[in-house]
Amino acid sequence: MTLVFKVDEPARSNLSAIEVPFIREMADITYHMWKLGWDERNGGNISYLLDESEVSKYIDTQKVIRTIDLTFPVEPLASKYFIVTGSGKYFKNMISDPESNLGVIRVSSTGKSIDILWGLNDGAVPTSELASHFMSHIERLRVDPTHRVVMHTHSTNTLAMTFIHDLDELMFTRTLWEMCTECIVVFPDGVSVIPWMVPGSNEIGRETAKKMKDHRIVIWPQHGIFGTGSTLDETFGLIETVEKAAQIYMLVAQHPIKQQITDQQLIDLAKTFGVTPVAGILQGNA
Ligand code: 2HA
Ligand code: ZN
Repeated sequence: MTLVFKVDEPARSNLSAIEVPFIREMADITYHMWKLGWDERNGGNISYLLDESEVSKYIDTQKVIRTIDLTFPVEPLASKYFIVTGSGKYFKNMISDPESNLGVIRVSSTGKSIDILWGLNDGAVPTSELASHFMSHIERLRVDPTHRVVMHTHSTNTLAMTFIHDLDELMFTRTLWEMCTECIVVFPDGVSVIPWMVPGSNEIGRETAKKMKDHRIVIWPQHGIFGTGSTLDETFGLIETVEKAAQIYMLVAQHPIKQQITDQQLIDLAKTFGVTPVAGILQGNA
């Protein structure tokens, strides 16, 4: 296995890539997502903003392996470091071969290109959804300085729900809140939904990022979900909660409903847990 090395830290010089904390975290979470059946084949992608000090403990940041020009400039991310999943790579293989499937990259000082510093072996490139990731990072960092993660996955029930539920985002949010008692506590900001669009494009990146100004979740109908957060665990947990609610919806959708969570109960939950539900959904809540 390729070693990750840092010349001036001999103690770390014989670490294997999978022992580097941010590589391990990415490999573990992607494998887990594949196990859940969310990321078939090369489905899904993640980008995780890293501090330079974290990266330089393990990787020689002076050594650029390759440079790739971007078709969408990202000045606000200039000189920032990310670990990303590779385009066309399978989540199931991240643990067994991290250096082929993951990459550590740095945005150039002009925001017009990226340098590959580690991984993405054999000419691999970052995720095909890099535009959506970078544009979403820019918007989330504007509203949340602790933001670090953008996670895209084909979570099965969320995707299924977009076939049979109205795509109005307030209606979609309301239904999800009603499916599990704790949903409103986990995502009081609700979910947003964009129209169906061709993936991998700068256009879908722009539409996704627009929604990221005031949402952590963006649903792509008949495709999947984008989630954001401060850590991989928190972002995964957010998507997992939406997906669980969608699963309940898919289980109960064709059945007569005999009882359900009321608006007043959702308002009581929000009050008890100190969260503010997005406006325009609950009766009696401004
Ligand atoms: O191929 O999920 O949206 C990875 C994807 C594209
Ligand atoms: Zn996808």
